[in-house]
Amino acid sequence: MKNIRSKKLDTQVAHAGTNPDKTYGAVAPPIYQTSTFKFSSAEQGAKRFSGEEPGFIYTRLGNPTTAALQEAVAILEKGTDALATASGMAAVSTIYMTFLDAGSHMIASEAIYGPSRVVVEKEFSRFGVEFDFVDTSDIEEVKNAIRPNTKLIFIETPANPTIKLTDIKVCADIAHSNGAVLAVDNTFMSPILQNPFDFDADIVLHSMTKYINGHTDVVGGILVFNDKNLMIRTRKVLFNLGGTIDPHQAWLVLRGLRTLSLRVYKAQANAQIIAEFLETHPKVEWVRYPGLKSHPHYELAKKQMHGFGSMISFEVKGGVEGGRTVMNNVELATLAVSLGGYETLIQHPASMTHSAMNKQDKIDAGITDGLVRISIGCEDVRDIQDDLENSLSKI
Ligand code: LCS
Repeated sequence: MKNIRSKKLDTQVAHAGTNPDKTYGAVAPPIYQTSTFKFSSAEQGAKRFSGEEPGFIYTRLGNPTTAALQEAVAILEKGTDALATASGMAAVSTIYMTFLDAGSHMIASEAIYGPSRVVVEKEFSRFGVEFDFVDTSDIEEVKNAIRPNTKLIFIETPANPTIKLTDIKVCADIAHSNGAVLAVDNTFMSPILQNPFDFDADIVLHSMTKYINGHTDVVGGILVFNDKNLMIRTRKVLFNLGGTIDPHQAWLVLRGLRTLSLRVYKAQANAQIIAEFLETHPKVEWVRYPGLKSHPHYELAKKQMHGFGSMISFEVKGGVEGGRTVMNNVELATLAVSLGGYETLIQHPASMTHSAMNKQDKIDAGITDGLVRISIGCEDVRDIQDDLENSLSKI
């Protein structure tokens, strides 16, 4: 479609990345399931490698199906380019590998997806990378953590699993006035509900395993840029380290993406109802959902998000035991990690997604033993509510 960037969001979700004129009229982009591409001559092969001539070479370095997905997500995120990766963690580690050198320093949110933190503490530290995990929702903590060698600020907002928010624009300004780049993990919002480039972020990343694919059947990730030089720098690292996506995987994600806005709007409407239900429930200690006025960052949510999403954290009375009772008694909600699918999933971060973090760090980050995380799906909200009511009554 011509001028897709000027169209409204739902139109972009439906059409971005398709180009039937280039695919024998196929309306859905075909799966180019090939590892390599024929050159018409030795000269052409050399030109493709030197970059003199555009075109595909080898699937680790690019593939038409992958390119269609990258174009679609870049458009939705209001970026210029995107690089799809084999998983969300491949996207995260590619950013670390690109922007951190021995002796350089990174600042990140203390509550982020467990492995995004642990890979720095356990692996990148082996190569001399320095780091500080701070409460990035408190801007003073970010400012105080800055050092002359800070090269990367990495935030998740809302954060997994505390649902704390960080001011993207303020972090971008701090990063830029210190010569660092700001990367934002936008997985919890999807491109529908938050666009960090509007607030001067340099890199936006997603675990596409979550909302973008949305069908709980594919693992994938993506890095989005609005600066060619940053993209080219990152692309070199990604291609050589090899964390690129497979074309079949890319095609499935592109198929899932066509209903992204429908799913996101439905799940967030459900989540608002469930968050309000939990907040007044006598067995619930507290609820964190950006759409509740009780959320400490409710005003920031309204400023930088287009909606409140469908991730809720809550603590039930009775701490760990209470939480366990809820998780062992749900029937509709599935006890499983991951999030952002069409279905409701419930899990216990302290012993599951964030179990590799050390105990004190979990306490400091607010990942309490009683915290239960729920990813609200697209089911009828009355059934989700009945399920939670029933499991809470077992406490
Ligand atoms: N970033 C965020 C915010 C995530 O939640 C996850 C995975 C990743 C990155 C990594 O993506 P992956 O490699 O799994 O595609 N989060 C998970 C979670 O909370 N439960 O299971 C996986």
